[in-house]
Amino acid sequence: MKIGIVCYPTYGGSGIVATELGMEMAKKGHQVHFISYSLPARLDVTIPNITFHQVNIQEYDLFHYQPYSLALSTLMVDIAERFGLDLIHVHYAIPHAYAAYIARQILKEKNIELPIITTLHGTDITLVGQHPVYKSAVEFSINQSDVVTTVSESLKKDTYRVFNIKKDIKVIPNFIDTHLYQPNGSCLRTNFAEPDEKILIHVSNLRKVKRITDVIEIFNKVQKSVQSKLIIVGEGPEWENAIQLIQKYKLEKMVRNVGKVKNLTHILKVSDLFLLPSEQESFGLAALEAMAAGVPVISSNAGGIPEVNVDGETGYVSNVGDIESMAGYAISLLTNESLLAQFKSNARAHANKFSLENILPLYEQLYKENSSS
Ligand code: GMT
Repeated sequence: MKIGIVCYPTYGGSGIVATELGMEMAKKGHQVHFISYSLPARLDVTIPNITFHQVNIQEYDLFHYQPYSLALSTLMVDIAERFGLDLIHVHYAIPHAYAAYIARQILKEKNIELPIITTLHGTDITLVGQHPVYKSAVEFSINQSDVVTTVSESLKKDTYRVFNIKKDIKVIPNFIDTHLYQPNGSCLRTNFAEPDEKILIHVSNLRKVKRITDVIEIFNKVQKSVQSKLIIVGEGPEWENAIQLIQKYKLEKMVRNVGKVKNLTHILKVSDLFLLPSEQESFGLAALEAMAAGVPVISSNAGGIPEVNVDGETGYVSNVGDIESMAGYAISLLTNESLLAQFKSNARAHANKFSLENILPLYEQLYKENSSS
């Protein structure tokens, strides 16, 4: 098949899922055309069958805001015509589903069919999409998509609750290549902690919704009972607030922000506990990646997180903002070696349910059922 994939190029979860999906489809022999405003962070263009097309925006003084959706629709039309796309799969509704709808209408005029699959990822529904300035256009474009998927049952429920959706929504959970997370003997542990210290980790884009200050508050309580270090992976606007707390609690020598890293799997493999106290999370791909590396998760119960992190089995789940409870769970797990070992093994086993091998065929089947040829 000839598949178009539209996504954000950033480190955010939706771009990562879209990129991994497209690369796997390409490895299976499908022709995959990525469309984005810059090269997606994890896209390996050396894989055969992959082509990247950049949306070029023409700067024009009249426009205070350049019309990105228009340029995106135009490029979709161009790629669909030139390469004979069988379908287009857009990740994150805004503005991708809307731009795809316009592209499909333009192509209809030329007697070309372009089925649209829209995958909703989270904040396009729970945060941005329901804002009155976007809501009717987002609702319209979801209803106009030929197929709509969400990454969790929780996000499906939220979508029906927030919008007037007339279509069936299919849940296809996020996935990971579990092979990348297997222990491989290489040990970076000494780069991050002393042998008798535990390593806690948080990975995100450090936006408000991730509650980074909760991460620091939890760690501050944990380090009083457990010799430990905290690694923060990622960059984002909340880091400034986190620094203030780190200074207030004098944790400078115990907390390390490594920024955006290429070899996240290596760091996850040496970690003991993952913290994800998010306000909102449709799925929690970062938690799944940690679990695949055998790292239990202490999380909030927001959105789809409980579908990934099984309370009392792969980690613990507390109410959003309940720092006491999350710190208590972390301490009880980190101070009980046999329980910690059991949870590490449970985390790895549960992550296998979301393996490429299990989830990819669901997307491939969807593509076959909705291909124009
Ligand atoms: O905030 C993020 O984590 C980025 C955001 C995105 O759309 O890129 O992530 C969303 O999609 C991910 C992949 O499906 C999910 O794992 C995240 O839970 C979801 N984030 C939120 O719902 C806040």
